[in-house]
Amino acid sequence: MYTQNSKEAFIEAKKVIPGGVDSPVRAFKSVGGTPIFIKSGKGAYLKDIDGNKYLDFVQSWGPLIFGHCDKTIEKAVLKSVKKGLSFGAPTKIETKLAEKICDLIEPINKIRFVSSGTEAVMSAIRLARGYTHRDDIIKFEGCYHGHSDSLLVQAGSGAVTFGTPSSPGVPADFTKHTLLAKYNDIKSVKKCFENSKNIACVIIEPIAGNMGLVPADIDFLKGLRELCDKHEALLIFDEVMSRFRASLRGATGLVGIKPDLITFGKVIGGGMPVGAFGGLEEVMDQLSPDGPVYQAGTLSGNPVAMHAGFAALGKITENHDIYEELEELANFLVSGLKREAKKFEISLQTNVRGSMFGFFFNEKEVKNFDDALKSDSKMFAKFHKGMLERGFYFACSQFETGFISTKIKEEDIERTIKAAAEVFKEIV
Ligand code: HOZ
Repeated sequence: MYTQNSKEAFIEAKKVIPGGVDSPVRAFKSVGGTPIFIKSGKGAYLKDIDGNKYLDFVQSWGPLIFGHCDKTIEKAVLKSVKKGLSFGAPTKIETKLAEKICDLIEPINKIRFVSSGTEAVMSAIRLARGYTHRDDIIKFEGCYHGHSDSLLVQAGSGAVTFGTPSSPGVPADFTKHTLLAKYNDIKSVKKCFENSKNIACVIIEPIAGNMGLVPADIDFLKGLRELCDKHEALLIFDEVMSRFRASLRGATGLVGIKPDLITFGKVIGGGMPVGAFGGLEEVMDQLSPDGPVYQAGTLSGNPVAMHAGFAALGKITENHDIYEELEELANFLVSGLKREAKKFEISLQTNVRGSMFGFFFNEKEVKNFDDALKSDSKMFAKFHKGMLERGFYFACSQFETGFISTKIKEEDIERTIKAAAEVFKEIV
């Protein structure tokens, strides 16, 4: 495969951008080689600057549930662009999108928009602390909640890809209020509550997507709800990645447990930079200007991004069945990969939730961060390279999630499985 233009573009980028990328995981470091530089996307496909075409299983890390250049979203964005890019003042579309989300999500009757998932989670944590007048928080090893200081402790995603799940530059004083527990292990959470009477909230990705795809057990989530109620702490579901990806009603809908706050991102922006956090009025009204907890942003609720999100959610609510269809395709993909891998005595552990899928080169089921870390990253790197060369674009780390868009068809998955069989043969 000819990738000379990408190679040269990467050299140029590295001269002016640290590592040549604006988000570390994109650098292909854990799989080796050079990141491909994208020229355009259309439907299920990406084109790079060398003219290669790839079936896209990354979807901009989640937002593009309708694939690239979806006509409805594109139209909404272009219409909005013509009226002005940003006003820093309220617009009616913010209320419309807020109403739509509040209608869909039972434990939420107020929501605030920000510009990224990191910002959403950082603000939700501050709100939980302000509401409870407590400082400590519980997070789980391997969960990634963006890169704000108090959450960059044993974090997943790019942080684990590069073997630094906690970052220099974050003073110990800032993270001393972050208590760590083990995913899917309620005893470890009980221990945290025994060790501190100052816990404001428990934050979890109920469908973890940043240590690979690792869904939480329902009983475990029920246990978290009970512990939070008992200790009067808030339960925060970080659904930046999974909301409107796993199902219309997200993890709350799938497992029937109501958190106190939910954080959003990705799909709710239809591909534009949007994050949000929401919950019950009583908690949300603690936010400035009605309450004392400060939070703000020049581009928060940006009209173009709001229109993109409104168009995306409109399409989703018109057609609930997409989740079943996407889950079917995701299952078809991972079962095919598993079957072909088995022929070469390669063990794959797989998970699917709606349009999200994940696979680990691991002999044992993956239930938490420790299990995920035992996966064979060298094997994954070889698999990734082999698939890329054949025109299949998977996330460049085993500790990320794959995504199916509505533009991907059964034939595409068949081709993917066929290519994977060739790659397994080559790398075994
Ligand atoms: N944290 C994102 C994936 N889980 C990475 C986003 C990016 O690099 O674009």
